[in-house]
Amino acid sequence: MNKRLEEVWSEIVRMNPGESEFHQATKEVLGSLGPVLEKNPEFARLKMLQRMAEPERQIIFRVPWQDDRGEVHINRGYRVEFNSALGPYKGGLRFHPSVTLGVIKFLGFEQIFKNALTGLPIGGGKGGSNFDPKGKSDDEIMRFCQSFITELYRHLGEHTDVPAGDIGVGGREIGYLFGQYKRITNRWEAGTFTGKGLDWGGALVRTEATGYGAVFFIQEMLHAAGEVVEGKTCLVSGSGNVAVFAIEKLEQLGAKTVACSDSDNVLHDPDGIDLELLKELKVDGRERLSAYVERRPTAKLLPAGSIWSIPCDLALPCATQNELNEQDARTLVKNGCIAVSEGANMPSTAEAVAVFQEAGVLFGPGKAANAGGVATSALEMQQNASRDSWSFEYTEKRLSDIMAGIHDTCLETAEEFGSPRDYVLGANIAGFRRVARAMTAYGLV
Ligand code: NDP
Ligand code: 2IT
Repeated sequence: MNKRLEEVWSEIVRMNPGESEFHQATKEVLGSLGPVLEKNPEFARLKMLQRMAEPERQIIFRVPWQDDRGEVHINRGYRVEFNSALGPYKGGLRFHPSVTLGVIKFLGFEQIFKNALTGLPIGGGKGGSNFDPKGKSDDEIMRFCQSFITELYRHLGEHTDVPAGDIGVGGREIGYLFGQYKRITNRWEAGTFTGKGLDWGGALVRTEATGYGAVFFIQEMLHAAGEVVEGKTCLVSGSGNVAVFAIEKLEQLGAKTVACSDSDNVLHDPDGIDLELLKELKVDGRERLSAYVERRPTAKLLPAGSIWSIPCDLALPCATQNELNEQDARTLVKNGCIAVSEGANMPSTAEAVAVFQEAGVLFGPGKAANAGGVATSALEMQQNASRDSWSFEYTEKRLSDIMAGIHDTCLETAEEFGSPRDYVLGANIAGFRRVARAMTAYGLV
């Protein structure tokens, strides 16, 4: 990073004390932007970086709710409306005890550039709560969601701010949130949420989209390097929405996934994960991975955090931020891993990314590789706006075309700026440029 960008970043750190994930995400983007500021000095003059690092609006609110025994609980709710240059604020809600303002800001900041890369009309935002859904009854989840949206509803709308899922928020939670939103506003406004159920405005492929998209992205990177997915051995961390459908698409393309994980354990199944069993436990049920081993004794449970020590060709981190560190990256490289596609947001530390890049591993950063989820959310909004619903095949083709487009944009942008195959630089510059051009057109707003 050059001296001028260092100064911009120091000011971001000073303005946002203690928000380590936000500092990390902004540093990563700024680290790529030197060449584009040289080419377009007006972006520096207009203070585009400083403006993009400051959310347009941040909403923080109390979420009181009662558990099944009548005990009162207070959680904190967030929605960071980061940037609406390209469209309504768009991004998921995360319910996890680790959620802080800094976590939501890092996710919202990434979302600006990710959404820009899709080429679709969506701005960037993110929200959530430090509420822990684990071990809660359906009734408790419903009461929490109703309380959460009773405050947040006034800030939402299909042309304003459109939430979706993320960690701890899936179809069940979107149902409770949308139901209460509909009740308060007296509007059946489907385009205000995405990730809805298929009977009430949802879109085919949205559930699968992030995981499938991360695999389409690695497929594109491999093709560009004269390689294929077929026959490869893969590691996919996590066992939630993104991980399960990444494993499914890898299987469809003839690759074998030998391990996945949750926050307690790593599941190692050297014969290849039994997708039907995994889906029965994790998609239809809310089981832990330990239940898999009870049903399939040839599989083993390993300690949490050890997934990256298993030899593989392809690695897809699909759990959470900073789950893959420098040592993990070195182990993957030593064991012959040739490509990494980030299904999660910022799962690799900055040091890990540097190891991959130095070793010539094809590396697809989250804001490009996991953009299939939000892109398909935008397709859900299109279907809602036209009161239409598309077939699975058509929607999946749209998704794969969008992922190929993002891949090519990153590759071409990296070449334009003299760093061939640097998908990090390509993604950051291409995303930034689209937002910066729109903001320039609007004047100082
Ligand atoms: P889910 O809640 O469905 O699954 C999350 C998975 O990650 C679970 O297996 C969970 O294990 C594990 N996990 C979560 N937090 C931690 C932690 N602190 N340490 C270890 N493991 C953890 O979420 P998603 O699959 O939707 O999201 C996964 C990642 O993908 C996130 O980074 C998210 O931001 C990103 N993403 C999601 C998109 C989407 O459309 N859903 C779109 C783009 C990115 P456990 O059950 O033990 O908690
Ligand atoms: O991180 C993400 O891109 C998501 N959680 C999906 C956001 C969305 O609006 O579909």
